Amino acid sequence: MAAAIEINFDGLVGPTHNYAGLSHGNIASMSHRGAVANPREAALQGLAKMKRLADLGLPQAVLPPHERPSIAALQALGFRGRNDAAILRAADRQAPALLAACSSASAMWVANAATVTPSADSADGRVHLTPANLVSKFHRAIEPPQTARTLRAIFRDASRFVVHEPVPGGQAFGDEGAANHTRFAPTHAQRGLHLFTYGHRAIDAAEALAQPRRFASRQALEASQAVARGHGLDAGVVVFARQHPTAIDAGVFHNDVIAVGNENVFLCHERTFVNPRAVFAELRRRYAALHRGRELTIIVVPETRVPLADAVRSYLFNSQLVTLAPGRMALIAPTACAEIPSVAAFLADLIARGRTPLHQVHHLDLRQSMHNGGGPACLRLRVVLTPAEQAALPPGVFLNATTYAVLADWVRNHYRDRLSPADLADPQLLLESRHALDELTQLLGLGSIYPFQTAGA
Ligand code: SUG
Repeated sequence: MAAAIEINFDGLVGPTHNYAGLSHGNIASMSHRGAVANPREAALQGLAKMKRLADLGLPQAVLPPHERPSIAALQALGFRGRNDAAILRAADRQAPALLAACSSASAMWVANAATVTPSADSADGRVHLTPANLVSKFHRAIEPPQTARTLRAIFRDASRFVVHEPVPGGQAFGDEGAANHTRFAPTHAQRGLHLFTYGHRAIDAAEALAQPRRFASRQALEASQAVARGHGLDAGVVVFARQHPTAIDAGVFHNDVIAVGNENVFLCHERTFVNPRAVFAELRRRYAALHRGRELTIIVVPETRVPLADAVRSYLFNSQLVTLAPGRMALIAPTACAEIPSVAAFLADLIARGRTPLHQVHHLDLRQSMHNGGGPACLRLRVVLTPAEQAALPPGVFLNATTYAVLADWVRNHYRDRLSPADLADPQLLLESRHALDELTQLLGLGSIYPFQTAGA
């Protein structure tokens, strides 16, 4: 029987993509506040990335955007009106910042949608998905209910998939999903070693932790532990490691801004963890124990080669590290990695030396998403599936040359090429978005997944 493979599910950028500066601690989002966005270009750039990976022979699928502006969230915040347009007007008049938060297209960064455990690793032999609670930012905290509905519509066969409830517990129990999780294995099909990174402890603060001074940590150790427990991961295959507060203060709001792993390779900056030596030793030891002495290749990028500020500006570590053939990997990097001298030189050197499985770098223009702090890796959720599990998904979610062309046309038909935060109160934008999403659920074969589709049903 064919082996399990990794499928990248990319988030389709939604029609309300804009720059409202909602993410304190995310330097790109903070510095582009108020800029005019181009949702059409953003969505086409995202689709072009998916197409590029598919053309490299990598299986690719899509996750749909969320309904925005979220009228349900505005109503929950107390805004009232005779109809949806009146609710938008009320929010715009009384609290435009809340309207912006309820309009964000942030669900596109699906590395934050959920944490995923393949069936090879879970106690019950099913694939486990836990939607991230995203409680640290209001505009993201409203995502989990739709994420759960979407995942349940796609991973609908309960004999093969479990879509859990998000981790409960409020602010202290922040969980940001796969952005703080890395799985290692000689091949995707084999049993994995799981690295969960966190910035703070929610309850057990006995060990005094030096906290970041400038920006808050988003991920709690207890939330990561709850996900690992709920997914039935054996304690021997899980490592919890603490993010360096200096990194968080430098703009590393998710660990995938400073580290990326794939199969037997881990590429990270030297300032990733509080106690890097202990973390690397633990990862090597457990990996060898799990895979009969096999070695994990850890590439640590020193501050002297790539300063932390350049790592954050370039999003080097938010590249996707993908396997093209056994032992041959490519880095799918943002174009900024070719433009920032320290990063360009580091990558050229790494490839030229040829001592690691990393053989190629592909630079992609994802500027629209990058200006909100979302690089190539933020835009995708990795899901390892066996052939039988793949066959249980709605076929419309997979991307090939035909579906790419259909989705690109869909974007061209429905998306605006200019959007500023001031446009979010336009009732026409809500109607356009709903119309687009209604058509999209038909294209993807998902049935009705949005509140506007099921209201009154
Ligand atoms: O949560 N940006 C997102 C970026 C998420 C990136 N994801 C990963 N690193 N995996 C965030 O900070 C900005 C939205 C705005 O400002 O309009 C935003 O939400």
